[in-house]
Amino acid sequence: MGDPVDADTTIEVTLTEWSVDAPDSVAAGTIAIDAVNNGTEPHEVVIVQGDSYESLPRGEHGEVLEDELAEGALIGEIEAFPAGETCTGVFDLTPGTYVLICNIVEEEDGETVSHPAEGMVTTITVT
Ligand SMILES: [Cu+2]
Repeated sequence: MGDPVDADTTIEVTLTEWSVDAPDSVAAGTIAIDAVNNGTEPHEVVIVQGDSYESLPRGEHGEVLEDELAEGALIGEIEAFPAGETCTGVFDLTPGTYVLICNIVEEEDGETVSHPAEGMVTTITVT
């Protein structure tokens, strides 16, 4: 992650239970992602180069297996941060398709809750 001051473009990504909302496309370059947690739980944003969530290697709970991604496909992440907060990450994105994922899997009252399986994934095209 770099310094937001150096970004060419800033986009807003909104996180809630259970969605990730991002612009459909953004121009290539150094991009600041302002992740806004409008939910009630902590969320994160993992940025992976790939055509779709379904095309990525996934574990039994639908979590993307970051260690099994193609070399260089894992661009970076904004680590989990609390509800009501905004967290910014800066990433260099070349043209292509990227998947934004909240990759949190947690145990709640003895049940496994998988944020990606619940729908916290989206794609963004970098042009
Ligand atoms: Cu989440």
